[in-house]
Amino acid sequence: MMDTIFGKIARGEIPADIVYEDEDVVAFRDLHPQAPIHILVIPRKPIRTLNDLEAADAELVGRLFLAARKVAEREGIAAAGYRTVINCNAAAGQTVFHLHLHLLGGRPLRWPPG
Ligand code: DGP
Repeated sequence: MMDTIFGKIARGEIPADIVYEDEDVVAFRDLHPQAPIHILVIPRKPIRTLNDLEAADAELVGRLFLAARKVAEREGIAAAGYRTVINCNAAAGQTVFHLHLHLLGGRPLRWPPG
């Protein structure tokens, strides 16, 4: 697959404000935050979109959410509440084609988002 900016961040080739990382997952602050806390959680493995997930990725997806939970706790938004979003393809607004989970919080979040 084509490399993306997030692949470069995961490999440490370009800088990002990394708040969590382990063997499988990296989390860093979004460059254009939509909320006081806006963090992107990505697998190191370059998966283009949610449509490209395979059964073998099931554990990896679980690890993404466990990392999001850990980061939410660290950022102090776990109790108040936060949102996780994965945009899939253009109609949903996906612009970077390396699977990523948005973790948003730090203010009341409108629902539905529109
Ligand atoms: P999406 O629209 O779901 O594909 O979200 C992509 C997000 O990535 C968007 O909120 C802005 C953010 N973003 C784009 N380029 C960079 C970058 O180079 N660094 C960081 N930290 N975030 C980026």
